[in-house]
This record gives sequence, C-alpha cells and structure tokens, in this order.
Amino acid sequence: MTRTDLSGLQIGAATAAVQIEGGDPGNQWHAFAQRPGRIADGTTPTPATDHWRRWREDTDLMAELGLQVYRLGIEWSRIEPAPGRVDDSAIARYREELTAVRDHGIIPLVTLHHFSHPTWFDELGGWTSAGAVGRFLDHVERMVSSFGDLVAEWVTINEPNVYATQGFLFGEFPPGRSGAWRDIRRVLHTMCRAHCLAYERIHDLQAHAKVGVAHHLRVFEPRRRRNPVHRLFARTNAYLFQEAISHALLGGRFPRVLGRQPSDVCPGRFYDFLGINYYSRSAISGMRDGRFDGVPVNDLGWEIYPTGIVEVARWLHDRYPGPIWVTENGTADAADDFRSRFIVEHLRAMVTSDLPFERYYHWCLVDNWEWAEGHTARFGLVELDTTTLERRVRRSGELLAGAIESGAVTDELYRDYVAGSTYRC
Ligand code: IFM
Repeated sequence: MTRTDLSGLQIGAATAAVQIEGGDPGNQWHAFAQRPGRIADGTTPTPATDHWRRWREDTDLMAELGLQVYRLGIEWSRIEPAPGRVDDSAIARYREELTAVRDHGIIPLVTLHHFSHPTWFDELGGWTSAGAVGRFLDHVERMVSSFGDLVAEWVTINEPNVYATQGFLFGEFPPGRSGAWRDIRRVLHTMCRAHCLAYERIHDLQAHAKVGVAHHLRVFEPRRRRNPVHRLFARTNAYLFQEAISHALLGGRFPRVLGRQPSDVCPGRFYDFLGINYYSRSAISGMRDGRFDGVPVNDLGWEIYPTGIVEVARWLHDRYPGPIWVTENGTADAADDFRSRFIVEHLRAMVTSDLPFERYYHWCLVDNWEWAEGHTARFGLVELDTTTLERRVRRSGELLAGAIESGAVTDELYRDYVAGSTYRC
C-alpha cells in the first residue's frame, strides 16, 4: 500500500527574511557575509531570491501549489533600522504581502527572530546583553500592534540552540566566535527568557494568538549502542543541545545548566503549539556530530532519517503535550533526485504515528540563501536560477501540490514521483 492519507494535516512552506529577501544592509548577516571566507561560495544575502521585490510572484507561486499555511520572517532591522526609529514604509510593504497571502486563503505564521537582527542590536551587546530582552519585547509589541489584524500565529524565536552554537561555539554564524561556552549559556538563557516573556506579552495584546518557538531537534544516537562512552556522550549532547532549553522554553523552568531561574518567569505553559524543526540524526561517539556508515544522506551529508521526526516529537510531546506543528522539514537536493521521497516518508511517519501532528511546513519554498553555505545547498520546492533569479517549480513541488490537492499521497502520485527514486549513501 503506497497511499498516505493527509487529510488531518495543513501543509505549506517556511522561509526566513534574510534567506530570501535581499537588499537589507541593516542586519548583522549583511556585514558578516562580506568578510572573506565566511560564506562557502562568497555570496551575501543580497540578492538571495530577491523576494523583497518579487514577493507577488512568490505569493502567486504558493497559491499555484495550493499551500494552506506559510511561515515567513519579518526582518526586525527593516522595521526598526535604528533604536526606536520605525520605518513605516517597511511595515506597509509587509502588510501588503500578508494581505495577499491571506487573500489566497493561506494562513500566515510569522517568525519574530530567525537568526538575524539589526546591527545596532549587536552593537548594544546582542543576546549576551542584559538589555536584549527589553529590546526584543519592544519589537514584539510593535509587531503585534502593526500586524495583529493580519496575523494571529507567531513563532517568537527560531532555533535558539542553533543560533547559540553556530555563533558562539563553531563560529559559523555572526558574531563568529568559537568555544565561547559562557556566552552560549548567557545567550540561551536570554533567548529562553525572551521567549517566555514574549509569549505572555503577545497574549496580553492578542488573546486569541497562537504562539510557539521553532525548536531544532535532532536524534542523538550512540554510534555503538553497547559502548557506554558513546551512550554517555549521546545523552549529554541531547541534554545540552535541546532538552535543557525545552524545559525553559516550553515550561518556563530553567535547569541549572542554563543559570538561575529568572525572577520574571514563573514555571507554566509557554506554547500553544509545539514547533519542531527536524532534519536529521547524529551518530555520537564524542562531543561532535558524526554520521553512521552507509546511511542515506543529502547534498550536505546530513543523514535522511524519516522516523526521527516522530522520535523527537514524542520526546517533546510526552513532556509537553499539545498540537505539533512541524515548523521546518526539508533537504538539500540540488538535482531534486530524492526530495519527493524524503517528503513522503516524513509525512507518512507523521500521520501513521499516534501523535497530534497538525501542520507541516516544508523548508523551503524557493531555493534559499543557506547562511554559511550560501547558494551551495538547494532546499527549494522551486528551483532558483541564481543568475536570472527565475523560478521553476521542481517535480517535488508538483508532488507536494498534488498531495495537498488530493489530501493524500495517492497511489498515482507515489508511482509518478516517488517509486523510481532512491537515496544515495
Ligand atoms: O535554512 C535553515 C533555516 O534557517 C533554519 N533551519 C534549518 C534550515 C536548513 O539548514
């Protein structure tokens, strides 16, 4: 049986402002990407996909694919280019786009912080500074008052664990620091506190809002299950990378490893949905990520492990019950050889589980600018010609569109888009 019923799921795509818009010199990624050697192909976030100017075309594309939901970022540095100075034209531009999205019957989910923020925020100490939470909350308040009539669903912060480790442990994201453990702890503490307070602030302003985080969860597996050292490292990695902050983000309970319980956060419930970004599994034998031998991998060498989406969701849902929104899932596959299979296998794992998966946002709509990888990794349902910026729907885009239209991966869709494809190892 190849048919997979998707009728209980709302399906769409996710993007982030810096990765698609182009042309915003006010965020910290703009300056970071100019530094030699930082981005794999020497590109910068301009033009990315030039979505800032081509948003009408992209919105039409979404409608053409039949997307039901769309997760997008609104860039803080466009809204507040200098501390306290608001750019009304940027608000008007985003309002136009959100209106068009809604006019197509697509429900928008807006991310308030997705790895990027104004350069001035960094100059004031970024997320390591005590004032960060107040500055972020001012921004959150402005966002809800500017867009609350068009948006009722919010992701406060995208992947705090990835932001902190890439920026302060591996040096691949701005500010490009390495091994700065004390700052990682400070950043995570500040971001978790900011999320909890933003959750409350949004609900104060918009009682019916749905608010969550987009939490990056991986499967951490001991490379050799019988090896106690591998088991210990797998446990430690999972705890430090994702479990400790889950308790702070969702339950407002700050484990000792993150620092003190903030006096302005009382343990409670700080989510209306469990936002999960899921991509891969790691084989662990030490502190760094590894990969099992002979497993299917994508263009970036990430293992393709579809049942992991249920494993990570179960871990979270057992502790924090609630509706599950897969706020990101996708794969780098420039040739579009296996993306359709990847999508179908993840969707199937989700809907055949006993967990309350409600939404699936595919990463990404159009090939995005992939941070330190630049344009070398292709995640789009729609292919981008980086020279002409023309868009072309990939076969995997057609597959997802067909599945949305039918409310299922039908036998025909499976036969036409999946059956003939295999992963590579
Ligand atoms: O492109 C990123 C996104 O910004 C955050 N989650 C993972 C994606 C793929 O690497």
